[in-house]
Amino acid sequence: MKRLAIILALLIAAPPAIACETFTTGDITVEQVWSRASIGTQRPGVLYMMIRNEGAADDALISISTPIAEKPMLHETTVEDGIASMPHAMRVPVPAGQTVELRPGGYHGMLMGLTEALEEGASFPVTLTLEEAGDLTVLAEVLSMRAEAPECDAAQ
Ligand SMILES: [Cu+2]
Repeated sequence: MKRLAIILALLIAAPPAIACETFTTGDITVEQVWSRASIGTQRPGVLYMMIRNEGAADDALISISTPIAEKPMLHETTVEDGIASMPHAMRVPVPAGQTVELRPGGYHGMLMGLTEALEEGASFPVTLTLEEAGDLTVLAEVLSMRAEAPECDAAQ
């Protein structure tokens, strides 16, 4: 009985794994699409993912859109003289044969004007527009407010 309680406690303490679904169009594969829970809608939400280009031609992510934000944008975090800033990124290059990561501290999606609060465990659609591959709609999974990376469900 005591052992069962310990096992249950371990299960509860483990970070919640998400499905980390994979989305593909042409040579482009997108996975580990995630966001963070928000407190209300005052501050922008974030969006991270991995984009893999298995083709022979370079591509680039040029815009994102989602029903949960009025003004989603692409940003790049840069640090100059120890000061971090987030300039708007016109395009996120996805070179042939490479994987590009949108992650905390690098390129990221910034969901300005959230239309609803992002709740942990929820998911929302995001349409990515790629220069060559065109549009691809993916599903972002909302992790905890302090998540730094997704824990993918091993079953996937
Ligand atoms: Cu930003």
